[in-house]
Amino acid sequence: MPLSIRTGRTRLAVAAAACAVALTTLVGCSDGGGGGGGGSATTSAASPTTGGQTQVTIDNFKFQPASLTVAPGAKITVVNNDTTTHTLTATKGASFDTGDIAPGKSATITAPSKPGAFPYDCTIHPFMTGTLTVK
Ligand SMILES: [Cu+2]
Repeated sequence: MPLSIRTGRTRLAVAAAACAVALTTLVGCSDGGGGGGGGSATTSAASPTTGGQTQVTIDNFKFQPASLTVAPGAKITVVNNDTTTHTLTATKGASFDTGDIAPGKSATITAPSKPGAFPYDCTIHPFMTGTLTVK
């Protein structure tokens, strides 16, 4: 009888030690994974908000749409469907500028990070105007 009790206690102690090691490992893993995952999820969740229409097309000496509302820092693709070179250049309060966009080409600008209404024009054809609204 006394012998079998001792054997039982030894087995229990070994099992407990193994559990402790397993728990420590699990906690360590989920800590690192959870932190990284949370950060990524927050970043990608913000992307759909900046979605919607983030493209301006230039056609027949006009920006279409002439008024575009985007989220702060959104990427905006400017497509020149015309047969003439154009630009989309901020005229007040911001500094976005596509530079010259050759016919059939496109360029990308980044919206200002601050909310507001930012007028722009084509530096080659100043009568071409539009407004980028950030909010
Ligand atoms: Cu132009």
